[in-house]
Formats: sequence, C-alpha cells, structure tokens
Amino acid sequence: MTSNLSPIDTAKFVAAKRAVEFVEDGMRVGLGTGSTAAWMVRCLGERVREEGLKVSGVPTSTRTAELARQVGIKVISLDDARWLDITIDGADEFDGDLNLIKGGGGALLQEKIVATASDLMIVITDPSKKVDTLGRFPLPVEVIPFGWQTTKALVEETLASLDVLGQQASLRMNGEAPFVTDEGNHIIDLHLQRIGNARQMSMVLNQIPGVVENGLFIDICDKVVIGHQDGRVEVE
Ligand code: ABF
Repeated sequence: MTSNLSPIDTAKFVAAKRAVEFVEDGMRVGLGTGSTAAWMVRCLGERVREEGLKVSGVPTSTRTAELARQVGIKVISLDDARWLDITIDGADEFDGDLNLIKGGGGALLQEKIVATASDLMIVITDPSKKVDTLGRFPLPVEVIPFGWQTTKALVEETLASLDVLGQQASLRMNGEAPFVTDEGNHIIDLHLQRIGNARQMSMVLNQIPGVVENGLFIDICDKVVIGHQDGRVEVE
C-alpha cells in the first residue's frame, strides 16, 4: 500500500496510520472525507482485513462510503449508529486551540454532523495546515440553492460587521456549473485572510436564512495527529 509514496503522501499516510490505532474492536467510527481521510479509510480497512477488527463506519460523503466498502469496512448510517465512539477526518486549517476550517472538499455538512456526534474527534494532517489565526484558507459556507444570490448578498453584508481582513465571497464552481454538495446545496467560499473571532463568525453566519452550515469547527476537535514527510508523527 505504501511503496513509492511521494513525501506529501508519506505525511498523510503516517498520520492516518497512527490515528487508526485509536480505533478499538466494536467501535462505531466516523469516516472523514478528503485525500488524508482516504488514507485513514485504507489503513482502517487493512486492520479489518488483517486483524479481524470489527468496526462499523459512518461515512461523511458518497466517495468515502464507496472507498470504505471497497476496503472491507462495514458501512452503516448515522441514524443506525446514533452516536459514534470516534471520528477521524482531515482539515484545511487548524489553530493552537484545535479549532478548524473544513469543507474545502465540499463535505462540511456531513462532516460536522458526524464529528459533533462523536466522543472523540481526531484530525489527521500535515504540518502545513497549522495557522496562528484561522482564515487564510477560504471559509466554505453551504447554502441552499433557492435564492442563493440573495443569501450571498446577506453573507457579504454580515461580513462587513465582523472582525475579518478580506471580505470577498465567491460561489464555488464545478467547471461551468455551480458545485453541488451531497445534499444538493451550493457552497460560497469566503476569502477572509484572518478571522479575528471564529466563534462569533460561525454563530452569525448560521443565523442567516439560506445558510445551512459553515466550515468553522469550534470546540469539536479533541486531537490532531500531524504526519511529517520524513515519517515522524506528532500528536497535539
Ligand atoms: C476534508 O477534506 C475536509 O473537511 C477538508 O476540506 C479536506 C482536507 O482534504 P485533504 O486531506 O485532501 O487535504 O477533511
């Protein structure tokens, strides 16, 4: 599984491998989305096949569900599981308080529901995603398609009153058409540079009609496992 890995894939792989050591027999596991999380699904699948580990996985996207089935992980819905023992997922940014920006892959809604329903939420990452203050990565905001331009205008108006540096908002595209999430929604990416008060930003955004959820994960993550390109792993 790991021969000839690029340095960046080595970093993702070693973080994923370390994180799946937290999974124990019988656990219900939230399975994240993205390239780092895909390594975690493969590593967990390996434990299922080679050690006979028994787990039920709740995927956070259709792509993760497909990969989990391919590698032999039993897939169940969150409604079947109700509550999860652990979730392991990637992130786009994390700060010193383990607050996150997620959703660059477009799966933030299911990711946030699943992470919030978990006793332990572990983020796997490489060191490049650590920041002093969140906001360098564009903040994704999931909106329903109905009236999205009005919702975007309301979001822009709201930004003007918050502690941020940039204020540009753009509809995420997939080629010529708007990007569509697993729930049939669109994503507006906010180019803020620096989010002074992430908790306030998250609460204010979610009060705007038409906004379904935003990519700020505040007080949700418990641990960050950082993989390095030389194979070292740190746990924060
Ligand atoms: C998911 O995948 C997201 O929340 C985040 O946007 C993205 C990170 O992707 P990658 O691991 O490919 O950098 O975890």
